[in-house]
Amino acid sequence: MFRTALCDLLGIEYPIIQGGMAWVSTAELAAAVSEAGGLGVIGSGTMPADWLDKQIRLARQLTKKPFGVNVMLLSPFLEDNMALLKKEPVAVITTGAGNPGKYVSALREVGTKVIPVVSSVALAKRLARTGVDALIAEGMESGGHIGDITTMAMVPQVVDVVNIPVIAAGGIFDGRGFVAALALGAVGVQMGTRFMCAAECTINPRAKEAIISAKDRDTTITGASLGHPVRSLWNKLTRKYKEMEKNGVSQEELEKLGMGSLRAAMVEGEVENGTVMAGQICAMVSKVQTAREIIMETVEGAGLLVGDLNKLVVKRQ
Ligand code: TUI
Repeated sequence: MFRTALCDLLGIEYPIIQGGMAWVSTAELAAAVSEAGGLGVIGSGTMPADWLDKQIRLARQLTKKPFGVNVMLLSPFLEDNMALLKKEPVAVITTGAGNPGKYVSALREVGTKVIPVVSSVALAKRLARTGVDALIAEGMESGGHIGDITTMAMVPQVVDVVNIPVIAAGGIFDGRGFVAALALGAVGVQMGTRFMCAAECTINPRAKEAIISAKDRDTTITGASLGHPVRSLWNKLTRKYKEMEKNGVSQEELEKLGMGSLRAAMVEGEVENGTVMAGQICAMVSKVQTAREIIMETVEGAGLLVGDLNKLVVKRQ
Protein backbone atom coordinates (compact mmCIF):
# COMPACT_ATOMS: atom_id res chain seq x y z
CA MET A 1 0.00 0.00 0.00
CA PHE A 2 2.85 2.38 0.72
CA ARG A 3 5.14 1.37 -2.09
CA THR A 4 6.87 4.41 -3.56
CA ALA A 5 9.72 5.01 -6.02
CA LEU A 6 12.11 4.52 -3.08
CA CYS A 7 11.02 0.90 -2.64
CA ASP A 8 11.84 0.16 -6.28
CA LEU A 9 15.12 2.08 -6.14
CA LEU A 10 16.39 0.19 -3.09
CA GLY A 11 14.55 -3.12 -3.38
CA ILE A 12 12.77 -2.68 -0.04
CA GLU A 13 9.18 -3.19 1.09
CA TYR A 14 8.45 0.03 3.00
CA PRO A 15 9.93 3.46 2.19
CA ILE A 16 11.58 3.84 5.58
CA ILE A 17 15.33 4.30 6.04
CA GLN A 18 16.94 3.98 9.46
CA GLY A 19 19.32 6.86 10.17
CA GLY A 20 22.97 5.77 10.17
CA MET A 21 23.96 6.86 13.65
CA ALA A 22 27.56 6.77 14.90
CA TRP A 23 28.00 4.54 18.00
CA VAL A 24 24.30 3.65 17.73
CA SER A 25 23.35 1.85 14.55
CA THR A 26 25.45 -1.28 14.47
CA ALA A 27 24.95 -4.32 12.24
CA GLU A 28 22.38 -5.76 14.67
CA LEU A 29 20.02 -2.79 14.33
CA ALA A 30 20.63 -2.35 10.60
CA ALA A 31 19.90 -6.03 9.90
CA ALA A 32 16.73 -5.95 12.02
CA VAL A 33 15.40 -2.91 10.14
CA SER A 34 16.19 -4.49 6.76
CA GLU A 35 14.61 -7.79 7.84
CA ALA A 36 11.46 -5.85 8.78
CA GLY A 37 11.21 -4.39 5.26
CA GLY A 38 12.92 -1.01 5.67
CA LEU A 39 16.50 -0.07 4.90
CA GLY A 40 18.87 -0.65 7.82
CA VAL A 41 22.02 1.46 7.85
CA ILE A 42 25.28 0.85 9.72
CA GLY A 43 26.61 4.13 11.12
CA SER A 44 30.36 4.17 10.59
CA GLY A 45 30.93 7.56 12.28
CA THR A 46 34.60 7.89 13.20
CA MET A 47 35.24 4.13 13.20
CA PRO A 48 38.22 2.67 11.33
CA ALA A 49 37.91 0.44 8.25
CA ASP A 50 38.52 -2.86 10.06
CA TRP A 51 35.54 -2.14 12.36
CA LEU A 52 33.38 -1.30 9.35
CA ASP A 53 34.52 -4.42 7.50
CA LYS A 54 33.49 -6.62 10.46
CA GLN A 55 30.15 -4.86 10.78
CA ILE A 56 29.35 -5.35 7.10
CA ARG A 57 30.21 -9.05 7.40
CA LEU A 58 28.03 -9.39 10.50
CA ALA A 59 25.09 -7.64 8.80
CA ARG A 60 25.42 -10.01 5.83
CA GLN A 61 25.19 -12.96 8.22
CA LEU A 62 22.08 -11.51 9.86
CA THR A 63 20.15 -10.57 6.72
CA LYS A 64 20.10 -11.36 3.04
CA LYS A 65 18.15 -8.16 2.36
CA PRO A 66 19.78 -4.91 1.23
CA PHE A 67 21.28 -2.65 3.87
CA GLY A 68 23.38 0.49 3.81
CA VAL A 69 26.35 2.18 5.40
CA ASN A 70 26.44 5.80 6.51
CA VAL A 71 29.75 7.54 5.90
CA MET A 72 30.48 10.53 8.09
CA LEU A 73 32.51 12.89 5.94
CA LEU A 74 34.44 14.41 8.86
CA SER A 75 35.83 11.00 9.84
CA PRO A 76 39.61 10.72 10.19
CA PHE A 77 39.25 7.31 8.48
CA LEU A 78 37.21 8.61 5.54
CA GLU A 79 39.65 7.60 2.80
CA ASP A 80 40.22 4.11 4.25
CA ASN A 81 36.49 3.56 4.66
CA MET A 82 35.77 4.73 1.11
CA ALA A 83 38.47 2.39 -0.21
CA LEU A 84 36.85 -0.51 1.65
CA LEU A 85 33.40 0.39 0.33
CA LYS A 86 34.72 0.41 -3.22
CA LYS A 87 36.38 -2.97 -2.72
CA GLU A 88 33.46 -4.57 -0.82
CA PRO A 89 30.40 -2.74 -2.14
CA VAL A 90 27.18 -2.43 -0.13
CA ALA A 91 23.73 -1.76 -1.59
CA VAL A 92 23.42 1.82 -0.37
CA ILE A 93 25.65 4.53 1.05
CA THR A 94 24.23 7.52 2.85
CA THR A 95 26.56 10.35 3.81
CA GLY A 96 26.50 13.05 6.47
CA ALA A 97 28.30 16.15 7.68
CA GLY A 98 29.70 17.25 4.33
CA ASN A 99 29.76 17.15 0.54
CA PRO A 100 30.43 13.64 -0.86
CA GLY A 101 30.59 14.90 -4.48
CA LYS A 102 34.05 13.58 -5.31
CA TYR A 103 33.20 10.00 -4.25
CA VAL A 104 29.87 9.68 -6.08
CA SER A 105 30.95 8.29 -9.47
CA ALA A 106 33.37 5.68 -8.05
CA LEU A 107 30.72 4.36 -5.64
CA ARG A 108 28.07 4.21 -8.34
CA GLU A 109 30.50 2.37 -10.61
CA VAL A 110 30.63 -0.52 -8.14
CA GLY A 111 26.83 -0.68 -8.09
CA THR A 112 26.17 1.21 -4.84
CA LYS A 113 23.24 3.61 -4.62
CA VAL A 114 24.47 6.92 -3.23
CA ILE A 115 22.08 8.96 -1.09
CA PRO A 116 23.66 11.99 0.60
CA VAL A 117 22.05 13.76 3.52
CA VAL A 118 21.70 17.48 2.89
CA SER A 119 20.57 20.26 5.16
CA SER A 120 20.39 23.04 2.56
CA VAL A 121 18.85 23.62 -0.85
CA ALA A 122 22.17 24.79 -2.31
CA LEU A 123 23.94 21.51 -1.53
CA ALA A 124 20.92 19.52 -2.76
CA LYS A 125 21.14 21.27 -6.14
CA ARG A 126 24.88 20.78 -6.39
CA LEU A 127 24.74 17.08 -5.50
CA ALA A 128 21.82 16.33 -7.80
CA ARG A 129 24.13 17.35 -10.67
CA THR A 130 26.76 14.78 -9.63
CA GLY A 131 24.41 11.90 -10.43
CA VAL A 132 23.43 10.76 -6.91
CA ASP A 133 20.49 8.35 -6.78
CA ALA A 134 18.39 10.26 -4.24
CA LEU A 135 18.77 12.82 -1.46
CA ILE A 136 17.80 12.85 2.19
CA ALA A 137 16.64 16.35 3.17
CA GLU A 138 17.26 16.57 6.90
CA GLY A 139 15.68 19.28 9.02
CA MET A 140 17.08 20.78 12.20
CA GLU A 141 14.63 18.79 14.35
CA SER A 142 17.07 15.89 13.93
CA GLY A 143 19.62 14.74 16.44
CA GLY A 144 23.36 14.97 15.91
CA HIS A 145 24.97 17.27 13.38
CA ILE A 146 22.30 19.54 11.90
CA GLY A 147 21.69 22.50 9.63
CA ASP A 148 19.34 25.36 10.46
CA ILE A 149 16.22 24.80 8.34
CA THR A 150 13.23 22.81 9.53
CA THR A 151 11.98 19.70 7.75
CA MET A 152 8.65 21.36 6.94
CA ALA A 153 10.37 24.26 5.19
CA MET A 154 13.17 22.33 3.52
CA VAL A 155 11.59 19.21 2.01
CA PRO A 156 9.30 20.97 -0.49
CA GLN A 157 12.09 23.38 -1.44
CA VAL A 158 14.45 20.50 -2.23
CA VAL A 159 11.70 18.56 -4.02
CA ASP A 160 11.10 21.58 -6.25
CA VAL A 161 14.71 21.98 -7.42
CA VAL A 162 15.84 18.41 -8.09
CA ASN A 163 14.62 15.65 -10.40
CA ILE A 164 15.59 12.73 -8.17
CA PRO A 165 13.73 11.14 -5.26
CA VAL A 166 13.84 13.06 -1.96
CA ILE A 167 13.56 11.41 1.44
CA ALA A 168 12.49 13.49 4.43
CA ALA A 169 14.30 13.34 7.77
CA GLY A 170 14.03 15.21 11.04
CA GLY A 171 11.07 15.20 13.40
CA ILE A 172 9.44 12.10 11.95
CA PHE A 173 8.12 9.62 14.51
CA ASP A 174 5.02 7.80 13.25
CA GLY A 175 2.38 7.52 10.54
CA ARG A 176 1.53 11.19 10.90
CA GLY A 177 5.07 12.34 10.13
CA PHE A 178 5.31 9.73 7.36
CA VAL A 179 2.14 11.01 5.63
CA ALA A 180 3.26 14.62 6.14
CA ALA A 181 6.58 13.83 4.45
CA LEU A 182 4.81 12.28 1.46
CA ALA A 183 2.48 15.28 1.29
CA LEU A 184 5.57 17.53 1.08
CA GLY A 185 6.68 15.57 -1.98
CA ALA A 186 9.08 13.09 -0.36
CA VAL A 187 9.15 9.45 -1.48
CA GLY A 188 9.94 8.16 1.99
CA VAL A 189 11.33 8.97 5.39
CA GLN A 190 14.47 8.47 7.41
CA MET A 191 14.01 7.98 11.14
CA GLY A 192 16.91 7.98 13.57
CA THR A 193 15.88 8.81 17.10
CA ARG A 194 12.96 6.38 17.14
CA PHE A 195 15.26 3.52 16.17
CA MET A 196 17.62 4.34 19.07
CA CYS A 197 15.03 2.69 21.29
CA ALA A 198 14.57 -0.36 19.07
CA ALA A 199 15.02 -3.59 20.99
CA GLU A 200 17.79 -4.57 18.55
CA CYS A 201 19.71 -1.32 19.07
CA THR A 202 22.79 -2.17 21.11
CA ILE A 203 23.26 1.17 22.92
CA ASN A 204 23.45 1.24 26.71
CA PRO A 205 19.98 0.84 28.30
CA ARG A 206 20.60 4.06 30.27
CA ALA A 207 20.81 5.97 26.95
CA LYS A 208 17.47 4.45 25.85
CA GLU A 209 15.99 5.39 29.24
CA ALA A 210 17.19 9.00 28.80
CA ILE A 211 15.43 9.21 25.42
CA ILE A 212 12.25 7.68 26.82
CA SER A 213 12.18 10.17 29.74
CA ALA A 214 12.85 13.22 27.54
CA LYS A 215 10.17 15.86 26.96
CA ASP A 216 9.58 18.32 24.13
CA ARG A 217 12.15 20.93 25.22
CA ASP A 218 14.79 18.54 26.49
CA THR A 219 17.16 18.84 23.52
CA THR A 220 19.54 21.69 22.85
CA ILE A 221 22.14 22.70 20.25
CA THR A 222 25.84 22.96 21.04
CA GLY A 223 28.86 23.56 18.82
CA ALA A 224 27.33 26.25 16.60
CA SER A 225 30.35 28.46 17.44
CA LEU A 226 32.63 25.78 15.95
CA GLY A 227 30.55 25.55 12.79
CA HIS A 228 29.24 22.08 13.71
CA PRO A 229 25.91 22.49 15.47
CA VAL A 230 24.87 19.28 17.22
CA ARG A 231 21.50 18.50 18.82
CA SER A 232 21.55 16.38 21.95
CA LEU A 233 19.76 16.03 25.27
CA TRP A 234 20.26 18.72 27.89
CA ASN A 235 22.49 17.35 30.63
CA LYS A 236 25.47 18.28 32.79
CA LEU A 237 27.84 18.18 29.80
CA THR A 238 25.70 20.31 27.47
CA ARG A 239 25.16 22.89 30.24
CA LYS A 240 28.92 23.12 30.78
CA TYR A 241 29.59 23.22 27.03
CA LYS A 242 27.09 26.02 26.44
CA GLU A 243 28.46 28.01 29.35
CA MET A 244 31.97 27.68 27.91
CA GLU A 245 30.75 28.61 24.42
CA LYS A 246 29.09 31.72 25.87
CA ASN A 247 32.33 32.69 27.57
CA GLY A 248 34.26 32.44 24.30
CA VAL A 249 36.44 29.52 25.36
CA SER A 250 38.90 28.38 22.67
CA GLN A 251 37.95 25.91 19.95
CA GLU A 252 40.55 23.44 21.24
CA GLU A 253 39.10 23.41 24.74
CA LEU A 254 35.56 22.90 23.41
CA GLU A 255 36.73 20.09 21.16
CA LYS A 256 38.49 18.48 24.11
CA LEU A 257 35.26 18.58 26.12
CA GLY A 258 33.32 16.88 23.31
CA MET A 259 35.96 14.26 22.52
CA GLY A 260 34.77 10.73 23.26
CA SER A 261 31.50 12.01 24.73
CA LEU A 262 29.22 10.28 22.19
CA ARG A 263 30.81 6.93 22.93
CA ALA A 264 30.59 7.63 26.67
CA ALA A 265 26.84 8.17 26.39
CA MET A 266 25.95 5.41 23.97
CA VAL A 267 28.34 2.67 25.08
CA GLU A 268 29.00 3.43 28.75
CA GLY A 269 25.59 4.94 29.48
CA GLU A 270 27.08 8.22 30.75
CA VAL A 271 23.88 10.17 30.14
CA GLU A 272 24.91 13.17 32.29
CA ASN A 273 28.57 13.51 31.33
CA GLY A 274 28.29 12.22 27.76
CA THR A 275 26.54 13.43 24.57
CA VAL A 276 23.14 11.83 24.04
CA MET A 277 22.53 12.98 20.46
CA ALA A 278 18.79 12.84 19.80
CA GLY A 279 16.14 14.62 17.75
CA GLN A 280 13.18 16.62 18.98
CA ILE A 281 10.80 13.67 18.61
CA CYS A 282 12.57 12.01 21.56
CA ALA A 283 9.61 13.24 23.59
CA MET A 284 7.34 10.84 21.68
CA VAL A 285 9.50 7.78 22.24
CA SER A 286 7.84 6.08 25.21
CA LYS A 287 9.04 2.49 25.07
CA VAL A 288 11.44 -0.01 23.60
CA GLN A 289 9.92 -1.77 20.56
CA THR A 290 11.32 -4.10 17.95
CA ALA A 291 12.37 -2.61 14.62
CA ARG A 292 9.48 -4.51 13.04
CA GLU A 293 6.96 -2.98 15.47
CA ILE A 294 8.32 0.51 14.75
CA ILE A 295 8.03 0.05 10.99
CA MET A 296 4.60 -1.60 11.06
CA GLU A 297 3.17 0.95 13.50
CA THR A 298 4.39 3.73 11.19
CA VAL A 299 2.97 2.30 7.94
CA GLU A 300 -0.23 1.09 9.56
CA GLY A 301 -0.72 4.47 11.23
CA ALA A 302 -0.24 6.12 7.84
CA GLY A 303 -2.76 3.70 6.35
CA LEU A 304 -5.36 4.69 8.94
CA LEU A 305 -4.79 8.35 8.06
CA VAL A 306 -5.02 8.26 4.29
CA GLY A 307 -6.41 4.84 3.49
CA ASP A 308 -4.40 4.49 0.36
CA LEU A 309 -1.21 6.11 -0.81
CA ASN A 310 -2.71 6.58 -4.23
CA LYS A 311 -5.00 9.18 -2.71
CA LEU A 312 -1.92 11.16 -1.79
CA VAL A 313 -0.03 11.19 -5.02
CA VAL A 314 1.73 14.51 -4.96
CA LYS A 315 2.04 15.85 -8.46
CA ARG A 316 4.23 18.78 -9.24
CA GLN A 317 2.53 21.74 -10.92
O1 TUI B 1 25.62 13.81 9.76
C1 TUI B 1 24.58 13.90 10.36
N1 TUI B 1 24.48 13.74 11.68
C2 TUI B 1 25.55 13.50 12.50
S1 TUI B 1 27.16 13.28 12.03
C3 TUI B 1 27.62 13.10 13.60
S2 TUI B 1 29.27 12.84 14.07
C4 TUI B 1 29.76 14.43 14.40
N2 TUI B 1 29.99 14.73 15.66
C5 TUI B 1 30.39 15.96 15.98
C6 TUI B 1 30.55 16.96 15.03
C7 TUI B 1 30.27 16.68 13.76
C8 TUI B 1 29.86 15.39 13.41
C9 TUI B 1 26.56 13.19 14.41
N3 TUI B 1 25.42 13.41 13.78
N4 TUI B 1 23.43 14.17 9.71
C10 TUI B 1 23.42 14.44 8.32
C11 TUI B 1 23.72 15.86 8.09
N5 TUI B 1 24.57 16.27 7.23
N6 TUI B 1 23.16 16.90 8.72
C12 TUI B 1 23.70 18.01 8.20
C13 TUI B 1 24.59 17.61 7.24
C14 TUI B 1 25.42 18.39 6.39
C15 TUI B 1 26.04 19.56 6.82
C16 TUI B 1 26.86 20.26 5.95
C17 TUI B 1 25.63 17.94 5.10
C18 TUI B 1 26.44 18.64 4.26
C19 TUI B 1 27.04 19.79 4.68
O2 TUI B 1 27.76 20.40 3.74
C20 TUI B 1 28.73 21.33 4.04
C21 TUI B 1 29.42 21.60 2.74
O3 TUI B 1 30.55 21.15 2.61
O4 TUI B 1 28.75 22.17 1.86
